[in-house]
Amino acid sequence: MSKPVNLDILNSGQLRNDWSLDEIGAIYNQPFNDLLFAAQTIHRQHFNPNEVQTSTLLSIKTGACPEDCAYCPQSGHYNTGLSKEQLMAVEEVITKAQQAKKNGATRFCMGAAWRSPREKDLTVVLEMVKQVKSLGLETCVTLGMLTDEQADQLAEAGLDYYNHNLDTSPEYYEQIISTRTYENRLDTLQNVRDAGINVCSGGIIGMGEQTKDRYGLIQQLANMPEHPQSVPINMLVAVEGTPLGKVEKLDSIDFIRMIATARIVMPKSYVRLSAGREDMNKETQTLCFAAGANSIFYGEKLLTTANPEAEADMQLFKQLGIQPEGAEVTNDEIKIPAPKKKELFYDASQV
Ligand code: SAM
Ligand code: DTB
Ligand code: SF4
Repeated sequence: MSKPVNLDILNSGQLRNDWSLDEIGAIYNQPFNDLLFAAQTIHRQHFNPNEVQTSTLLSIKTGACPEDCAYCPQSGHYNTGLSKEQLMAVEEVITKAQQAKKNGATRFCMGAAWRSPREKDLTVVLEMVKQVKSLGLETCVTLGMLTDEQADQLAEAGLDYYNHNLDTSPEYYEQIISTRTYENRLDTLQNVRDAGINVCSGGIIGMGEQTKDRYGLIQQLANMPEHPQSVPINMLVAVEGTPLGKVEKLDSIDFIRMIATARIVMPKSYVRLSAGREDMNKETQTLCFAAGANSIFYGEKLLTTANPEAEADMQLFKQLGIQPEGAEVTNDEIKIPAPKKKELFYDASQV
């Protein structure tokens, strides 16, 4: 029989790496207002509650991927009508990065539809990383599986973050991907961590998984030797032609519960409200921020699918009194955020 859980302790924001599924389930399922209060309280202990980090994505190599991820429009196994594109030239990527910076993004994430990078392709990506970094942007890449040598090369080029998602629970994973294992993914993340690169790892919900698979995903992330510095929570973008193209739409309350649970069990990680915002109204997104999401993909495109227009996001930020973290002034609408001062944040333990 499983041990009884004490919600006050679970909601206390302890940094732990030994979460049980029962504990995560208890956090996720508690009354919504209690969940939101706990998540917001923990959020304020580590972050400015009115700042959100903004990352812009660019697909640097699109489509014809040999992997069979059931959610992905870029898999060569499915016909989604996507036009394939070879690896972009470095200059073209830099132009896009400059635009992203001008629009107020602080991180530039480059994604490639590869199982793993070939040596000659990695050489080009290393150059992209160096040049994007020299613009004063943080860098992130997602290139598939990496060996330890490849992770070291990326670290040497100055890469700040590597994105590699676990996607779902170990149990549900086999329903989603057959061409690479969960273990493969954990190995890549280990190589990234060992190279000293920040880990960006999360998953997708709304793929027809059961609630216990969501707990399983959170458990895998939170019980890593170190919590990922960045945790993207994606809502499935159902793309016609993929096996998940007609899956039932996720209820927004479930998505918000997932964000809040990630915040509570990984108190110091950036939790990113990721793919799927095109299908969310502003109230849902607002509740995600209240639940501790403090990062978004910013810019009108994700990799191949649509994301809200930058202007709409800035408008929402303005309405909510949110500042883009560390953004430079590019027009009158974006103000320089105040310097970080931990003591200014609301600390529930002092009240
Ligand atoms: N090929 C690399 C890999 O899989 O590691 C990098 C790119 S891949 C598109 C990055 C992540 O995007 C996936 O792991 C998945 O979590 C997310 N993703 C892909 N398609 C998605 C979709 N339709 N809806 C939501 N998230 C998606
Ligand atoms: C992540 O967790 N989500 C991003 C990023 N990491 C690379 C990708 C979302 C892709 C959504 C489908 C598309 O645009 O192709
Ligand atoms: Fe390929 Fe990545 Fe898409 Fe999987 S998620 S099919 S590995 S691009």
